[in-house]
Amino acid sequence: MSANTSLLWRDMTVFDGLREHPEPMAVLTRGDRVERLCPMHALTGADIDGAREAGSHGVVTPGLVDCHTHLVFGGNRAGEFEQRLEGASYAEIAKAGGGILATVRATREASEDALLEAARPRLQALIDDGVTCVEIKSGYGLTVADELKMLRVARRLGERLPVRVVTTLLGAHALPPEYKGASDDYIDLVCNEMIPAAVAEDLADAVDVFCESIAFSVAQCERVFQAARAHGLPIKAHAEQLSNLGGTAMAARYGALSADHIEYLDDEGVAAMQEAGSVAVLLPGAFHTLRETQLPPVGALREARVPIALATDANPGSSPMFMPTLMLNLACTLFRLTPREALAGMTAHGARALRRPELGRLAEGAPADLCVWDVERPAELAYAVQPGRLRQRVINGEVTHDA
Ligand code: DI6
Ligand code: FE
Repeated sequence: MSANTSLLWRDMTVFDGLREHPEPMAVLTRGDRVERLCPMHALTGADIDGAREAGSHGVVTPGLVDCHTHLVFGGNRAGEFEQRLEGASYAEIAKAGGGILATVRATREASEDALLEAARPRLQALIDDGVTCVEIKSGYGLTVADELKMLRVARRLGERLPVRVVTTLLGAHALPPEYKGASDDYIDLVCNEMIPAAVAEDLADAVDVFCESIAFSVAQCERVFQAARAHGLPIKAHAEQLSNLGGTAMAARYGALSADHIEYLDDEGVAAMQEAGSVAVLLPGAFHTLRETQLPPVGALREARVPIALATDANPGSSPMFMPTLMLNLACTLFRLTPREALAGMTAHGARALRRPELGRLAEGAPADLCVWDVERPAELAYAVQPGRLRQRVINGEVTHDA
């Protein structure tokens, strides 16, 4: 693509990341930017000079942003899925050394190349469903070397496939077996070795924790955030997923980009998020998979105007789901989001949860990351679970998918 390649779509229905535009729109990209986004009648001859006709009719959205995934891992946990069907709970399996720790064993055994090859088709599935920006967490290595190995794989995926990858160090995901009974020592390792090592190789864009009775306490997570802050890294948290420990409110005090899961969040937690400007990341795939019944406090979040993002949480245990448009549907069906809220959650608000506010929006001057869908209305993307509707996917002004 030359720096001045210009693409023009006519008579499009535009969802810009926050709302649907009421009239038929023209979308024009030049180079890696959106140059014009205007009602059809406002398009001038000068605007389209030299532009290539890229299509007409259908829906345009920003490229989807999947702001919470665990895409890099070894093995799979289908056996645990069967155990849960026989009545074992997620927490029971974790306490017995399965769950996250089963994936840790498989991930430690795998080479960097093997992890890359295993993750590639999963990431391709997200791309084929419209994702142009994805966050990938570590958290299945739990040694300095294995966490860095996961982050390197994440960075390499972003170099090999046409997608923007944002990485997150999740060293405090589970207590590795060699630290049994010494969880504070493990937190020392995360703070004093893992975070500095990730920073030294520029492998982490943020730091995450799992604040839960089966993982780490609020005080331990706070120490991780202090270390992250000392190294200039933004923070986020898996919090209030299985119980209410107050991890979200503490994370908000550290200016968390987001608090994720949050089914058990209370009013105090919502108020803390509002004050901190944190994004609420809802993960309906995990809710569905774990057959959770406690609903996240959507009404209170709306009332407090806390931005709500949606993500796949793609992982081998609690959300083996690699289809972002399915999350749009689940968020509406299970959490009663509107289709507009669901789409904003996977575009503008997802980008904000990654501190990439220039993404997830269609606006003049924004990066030309967009999807063209073979549907008539944006709401259809949430209404029907139907692969194959992505007509074109553009990243950085380049068409990478053209059905
Ligand atoms: N919560 C989750 O949903 C993922 N991690 C976490 O802290 C699940 C990870 C897994 O089960 O492998
Ligand atoms: Fe997660």
